[in-house]
Amino acid sequence: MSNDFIVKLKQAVLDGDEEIAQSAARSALDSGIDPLEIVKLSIQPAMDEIGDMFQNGDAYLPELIIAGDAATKALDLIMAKLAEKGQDFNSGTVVLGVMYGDNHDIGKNLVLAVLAANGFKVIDLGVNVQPKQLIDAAIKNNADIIAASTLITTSLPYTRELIGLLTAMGKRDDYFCIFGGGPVTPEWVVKAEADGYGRDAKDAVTLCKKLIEIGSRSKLSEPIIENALISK
Ligand code: B12
Repeated sequence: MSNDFIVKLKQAVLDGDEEIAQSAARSALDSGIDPLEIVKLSIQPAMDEIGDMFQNGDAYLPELIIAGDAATKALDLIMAKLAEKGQDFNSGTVVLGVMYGDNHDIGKNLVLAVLAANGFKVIDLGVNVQPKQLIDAAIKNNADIIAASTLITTSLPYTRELIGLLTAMGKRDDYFCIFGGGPVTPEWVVKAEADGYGRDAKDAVTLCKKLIEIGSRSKLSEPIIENALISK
């Protein structure tokens, strides 16, 4: 029965039907399914499907927009559920933002919600963020980790710029830098000399916890790769 809600939610996101998306998400949550499983089994595949259709010319920008809006409505409920846990923010401090030129914030918001639900204090800089803004916020908030999200290929080089700028400022060892989002790959993370990759929001938490446990960047021998597709 509970699986029906998952199927219904996926279809509602694909159809861009906000009302049905919300009611299906509510029913799925009420039936006790783990909030992140709901995302993994319905919202994420729906977004991938509509994204592929867009790429192949089988869907257009309006369809992408309404699907994104329906997903956001469902995620509002899911994130509220995650927030219910109530935390005292003692896991560490993360500065989070979507790189310059990119306005995709659904995944970033999910990463934020899950990190917060796991006790991280998250400084959210929103979308379209310049590398220097992330660094300034990290300095100001005495952060442990800088987390950059990007969904579009043209914004990917700004992640590398972030590392270059930190190095030029003599601050590279002060913060762990982690990346995630569509065009980011483990290979890119290695090439850009970053410290970690996470495939999804759950991975982001595992990754941040591992880095905080290591404590200092100087003790990290190689980037940590958390890839839900391979490891789960
Ligand atoms: C919804 C959507 C939109 C919405 C965004 C709404 C919003 N508020 O975010 C709208 C309609 C506005 C939009 C606009 C555009 N889009 Co768009 N969009 C998508 C779509 C379908 C889904 C993205 C999404 O929300 N996924 C669901 C979330 C939950 O997943 P996620 O973002 O991947 O995040 C997860 C992980 O990646 C990871 N993660 C994310 N960040 C981080 C960070 C860290 C540190 C870690 C560890 C993990 C992590 O955890 C997240 C949660 O599990 C994708 C297709 C796709 N398959 O991704 C295209 C897609 C990203 N869009 C694309 C394009 C081209 C555009 C436009 C340029 C279209 C246009 N011609 O105008 C514009 C760009 C505008 C801009 N400057 O940003 C392309 C990008 C191609 C590329 N590689 O460059 C895609 C891939 C579609 C495609 N296949 O062609 N888009």
